[in-house]
Formats: sequence, C-alpha cells, structure tokens
Amino acid sequence: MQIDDLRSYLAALEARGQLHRVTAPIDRDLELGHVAVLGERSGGPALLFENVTGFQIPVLTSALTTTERLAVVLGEEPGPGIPELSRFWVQRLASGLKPPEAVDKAPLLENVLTGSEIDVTRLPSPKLYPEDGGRFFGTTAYLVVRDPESGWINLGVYRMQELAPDRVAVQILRGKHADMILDHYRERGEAMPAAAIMGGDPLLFLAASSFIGHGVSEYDVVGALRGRPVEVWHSDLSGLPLPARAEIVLEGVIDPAETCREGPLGEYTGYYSFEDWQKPMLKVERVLHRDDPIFWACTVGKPVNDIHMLQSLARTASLWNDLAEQRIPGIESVYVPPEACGWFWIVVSLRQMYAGHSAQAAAAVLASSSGHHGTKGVIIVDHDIAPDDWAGIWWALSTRFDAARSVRVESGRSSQLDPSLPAGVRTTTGRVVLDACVPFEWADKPREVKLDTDTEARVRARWSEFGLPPL
Ligand SMILES: Cc1cc2nc3c(=O)[nH]c(=O)nc-3n(C[C@H](O)[C@H](O)[C@H](O)COP(=O)(O)O)c2cc1C
Ligand SMILES: [Mn+2]
Repeated sequence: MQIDDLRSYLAALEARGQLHRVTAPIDRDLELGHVAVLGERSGGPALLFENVTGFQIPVLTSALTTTERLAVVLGEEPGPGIPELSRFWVQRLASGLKPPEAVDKAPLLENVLTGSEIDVTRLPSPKLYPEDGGRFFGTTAYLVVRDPESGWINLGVYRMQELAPDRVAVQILRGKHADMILDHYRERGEAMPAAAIMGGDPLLFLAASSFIGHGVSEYDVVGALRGRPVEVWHSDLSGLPLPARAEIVLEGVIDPAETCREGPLGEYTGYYSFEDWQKPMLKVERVLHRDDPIFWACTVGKPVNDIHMLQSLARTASLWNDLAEQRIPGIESVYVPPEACGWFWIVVSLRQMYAGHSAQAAAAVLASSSGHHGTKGVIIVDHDIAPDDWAGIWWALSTRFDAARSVRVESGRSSQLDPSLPAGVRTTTGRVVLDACVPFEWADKPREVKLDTDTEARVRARWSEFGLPPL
C-alpha cells in the first residue's frame, strides 16, 4: 500500500487493526487530550475522534506512538526497532536527495477560503493540559518558508497556538532554520510568506521535526526516503510549494516586526518552559483544505508518546546519516532513546579500527548538524552491543568503563526548553561522553567468557531431549 498522505497512512493502520475510531462525544478541551494520553500510556492504537463536540472535523491522535506505526510510515514491515528503522532511512538517503515535483491540480484546493471566510477558530484545535495557555492548532503542523537569499525551502515543526480567526502564534525557537530565514526578511524590511501545513505524507512531519542540515530542504529528504518526489502545488498567493495532498493549510505572512505572547504548552520534556519572550505570529490570508479534512494533533508532554518516538527515529536517522557523510568508519548503529525525550542522550555502537576511534566518533556526534543541539550525553559502546540493548550497555558501563579515563565533559548548544538549565540562560549545556569501549590500543584486553561453539550447536540440536521450554 503506497503511503503519500495522511489518509493512505490511516488506511494502512486500519488494515493492521492499529486505528480505533472513537464515536462517543468528546470535548476538545482537556477530554480529548486526556483520552489520548491514557491510551498512549497503555500502548493503545491510533485514535480518530469522529464526534468532537461542536465540530464536523475528526481529530487524529496517537498516530506514531509505537515502533510498529513508525515502520508503517516508512513502508517497512512492523518488527524492527528504531535503530533498524533508522538504518533503512540512512540507506535510502544514500541514493541522493530528490526534489519535489510540481503539479497543477491538488486535492488541497478542494476548498479555498479567503477574506471573511477565514476562521481558524472553526477548526477543532484542542487544549491538551490544564496549565496550557490555550488551544493549539499546530502540534503536528509544519511551517514552509523560503529563504529570500538562496531560495532554500525549509519545513519545520514549530507549535502554533490559536490566537484569533486570522492569527496563530508560531513558536520558532532561536537559531532554528525558520528563525535564520526570518532574520533575512527582517534585514530586508519584508514580511515572510509562510504556510502552516497539517497532514500530507506523514514522513513530511517526521522530516520537519528533526535537525536536517542547513540549506537542505526536508521535501528533498522525503523524496529520497520514498524513492519518488513529493508532489507540490506552487501557491499563486505565497509562491511557496505546498504538499498537494495536505489536509489543511494556513497561508499567510509572518511579519518580523509583529510579535505576540504565546503558550505555555506542556512540552516534550514533560515540563513547562519559563521562557517568556515575544514570539512570531502568522497572519492568515487564505485557508486551503481538502473535502472532509482530518485534523491531526500530538499530545507532546511527558515521555513516551508520539513526539518522543518520532524524534527518536528522525534524530537517530539524521545523526547516523551525518556520521555516514563524515565518512567515520565502523558506525554499527545509533540510537536516541525515546525515554530521553527522543533528543538528549545518544548511544553509538562502534566497531573500533584504530586507537582514538571512539573519541573521534563521540566528537563527530557532538559536532554534527543533527547531534550538536541539546545533547547532554553520548555513550559509545563496542560493536558487540546494540545501542538499544540496555542490559548490554549496563554491562559495558560496568566492565569496560573507568570514570578516570572514560569520561569527558564539555559544553555546547543547549535546547531552550531544557528544564535542567536555569530560566533565561538556556543557551549552552554541559555534555558528557561516556566511552564504554575497551581501549583499542590495549595489548592485553580482558578475556570475555564465551560458550564453546561446537558444544553449543550440539546441545541446541538436542534441546528437545532435555524437557525444557523451547529456546
Ligand atoms: C510536536 C512537535 C512540536 C515542536 N515544537 C517546536 C516549537 O514550538 N518550536 C521549535 O523551535 N521547535 C519545535 N519542535 C522541534 C522542531 O520541529 C525541530 O527542532 C526541527 O528541527 C525544526 O526544523 P528546522 O531544523 O528546519 O528549523 C517541535 C517538534 C515536534 C515534533
Ligand atoms: Mn530545516
């Protein structure tokens, strides 16, 4: 089944019994989010709320909560864990970026709302947590903008709060790609054309959620991942390429001179930020949507739910890809655990080939486009341990690791949302490398306890004789 938009993805989930339609009435304020969070905590299916009180439009949540669902997004068979899914991602990117393809007709154009028809408050934007500052249109929405200097098209997920019928706040954190691009418009004294996209190929949401290199378009990455170009319609209003099969698009401008108060929102760290700064705002000039659009929300909040899973996959994959592009040999596997918010800790499994190799790998992670931001710790293990094998990692930290030799502390770019840093000074963070590899240069390496290969094969073959449960 080809997945090229949210609907084909939902059909694929439904065919696997991974989608549940909630027909009972539900309030989009708190109730909807609470059902979703409790369902996610119990490993439940994706949810399509079809009876949101006061709205015709259904709301989708929990679309990406499990590795099985992430595999479906990638078009892989459910089964492999996040490191293996990331390996597919890296392998597909190796064939080169694929720019999008322009189309004249787009399902997105089935409904075009302008002037007094524009009313964002008619969409079922939910309020998720009691201390949230309002209702959020965008928790899965990504912003498409064009750099006025290079023409680079960037897609980034920045949360969007409903403010007024034609206004949504867009929390573009400092230093993110849209922030750099907005600066270029500010220097020119111009407003930035921008489009907030909900839906389309779910891989667009994944790619727009992670650090992909400066100057690289997330459209081209998704084209490479799919092995076919993303279909885009070039807007006659903003000039921006919009995913032809998106559900809902808010088109307009972000005026660098106009700012607003926004938030808070229960963030993916499991905390609220103290940051109280003026944030950019999208002035909506046109709304486009498909017939019977689907509204897609993500609960964000405390790990583990959709955002941590998708960040784990997208960050693992883009970091691994960066290491591949740096041509560091011996990278067996990479993992950014969802429990670490899908962001703050990174584990690398390395096949050492020379002295200093593990130090090089750790330094490369911390200097990479994908791994430099917010990272608080890197654990390097030898290739016999998978990066998501916690038992193996504990064993390595216990038997191959000496704090006096194996720890390096430095500092680097932090996340503005990192609650372990004091409010107002969340610019840099300490970061630690835990090198749990046996030093390559040791002539006398510790001898590992192993089974005898022949005897193991023999007793495995005779296993049924022993009256024990199958291996
Ligand atoms: C659900 C969700 C919400 C997010 N909210 C924000 C946000 O409000 N502000 C922000 O700067 N990044 C946010 N991010 C992270 C960005 O999407 C991520 O840093 C991405 O790399 C931004 O794109 P860019 O690298 O092209 O700037 C969010 C990610 C997800 C998945
Ligand atoms: Mn980007």
